[in-house]
Amino acid sequence: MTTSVSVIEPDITKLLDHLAGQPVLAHRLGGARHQWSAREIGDGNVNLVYAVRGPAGAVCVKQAPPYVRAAGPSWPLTPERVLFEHRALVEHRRHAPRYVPEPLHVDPAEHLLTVEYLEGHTVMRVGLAAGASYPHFAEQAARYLAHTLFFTSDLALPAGDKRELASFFETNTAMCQIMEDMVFTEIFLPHPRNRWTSPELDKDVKALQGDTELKLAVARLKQRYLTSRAALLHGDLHTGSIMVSASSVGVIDQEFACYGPMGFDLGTLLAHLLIAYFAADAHATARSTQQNWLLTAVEQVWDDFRAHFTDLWRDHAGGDGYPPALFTGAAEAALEAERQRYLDDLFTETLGFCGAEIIRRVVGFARPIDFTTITDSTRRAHAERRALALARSLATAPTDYRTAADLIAAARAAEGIQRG
Ligand code: SR1
Ligand code: MG
Repeated sequence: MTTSVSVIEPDITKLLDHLAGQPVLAHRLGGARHQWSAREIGDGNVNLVYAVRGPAGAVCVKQAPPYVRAAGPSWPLTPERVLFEHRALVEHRRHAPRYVPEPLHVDPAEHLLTVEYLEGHTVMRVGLAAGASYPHFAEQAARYLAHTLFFTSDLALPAGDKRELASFFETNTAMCQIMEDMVFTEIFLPHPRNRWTSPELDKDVKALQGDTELKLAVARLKQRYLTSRAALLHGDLHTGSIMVSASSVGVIDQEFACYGPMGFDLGTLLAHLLIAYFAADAHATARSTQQNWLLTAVEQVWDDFRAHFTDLWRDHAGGDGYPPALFTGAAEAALEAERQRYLDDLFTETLGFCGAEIIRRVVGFARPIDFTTITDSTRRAHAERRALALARSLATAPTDYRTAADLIAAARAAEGIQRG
């Protein structure tokens, strides 16, 4: 299997014809077709993304080719993924409209999905790699996570509605399999897709692939991903799936959406904030301000999420889980204690997935620009080694961490690890 980036010729004429044929989209762009311009702006691994601008406004069009963008036709992938992305946008926007762009149109035949264009936003990972901080991010990300996860769970949805929704996403098989393979399995094998900073990390990767305790812990997490149907997940909530401006957050790229363990979304997001943290001081110019902000954000995402989720459960428990009728009067205190136990367990699950995600971003196919743009390979390897050390601890001993403050203290402590 090749992993070289293929050259994809965007068919702009066809794209503009498509938009002209949809009155809602044509109206949003305004003017006439010849006044519209389209530009391919995608930087993700999976799809093509176009920004199309007209006299009245802009839209964002995603096109799913029948293969993985980052690999080309040698890696086929169902283009039906746009249908799952569209439905996830609809469902998540229902519960978190401030943080999810409006889906405008989906064309199942052409595998085109048109969504609101987020003016003035940039991809968060790109901003982070350039040294930016986003002081309003954590509060909004926590609210997004609490609302999307709570309101699609059995705590909020009647069982029949939840089963119907889960059954739709149950067939996002090809996208889930990418995660099953990439996050939990192939990094522990001599797989041709694996890449890492070599030769600096060769010994680390060998050790990781022979680490039975770690492989068992990650296999346990995979089992959780395969079997849990707790909430409708974004499914790939890294900083490349988040658009930011100075004051707002928009979550995009829901093509990996599925019903799964809540800790998968939470852990993925924390993992990428921590990846940015470890990468930050390996860049040429010191970034201690950004690093401090990143750790504050890690702590605030979890702490705010926990507070919001608990409040939502107290005030909006309309589902079949934990029937409120059973916990009236004196039993209310027992239910409140149970909520705190549930969130303690969710924190443990989150840390496990966080560890697994960090590891696969150091060793696997999809290495993030946070690391890959560090040009000095010795410094890059040092940052990656520190990330691996924390990640292993999170994956194998998540119950050692009781609070998000414990987590960020461990991230700081990992800075003490010597260059190898
Ligand atoms: C073939 S896709 C590789 C990775 O990129 C996406 O962002 C997902 O994280 C996936 O695992
Ligand atoms: Mg993506």
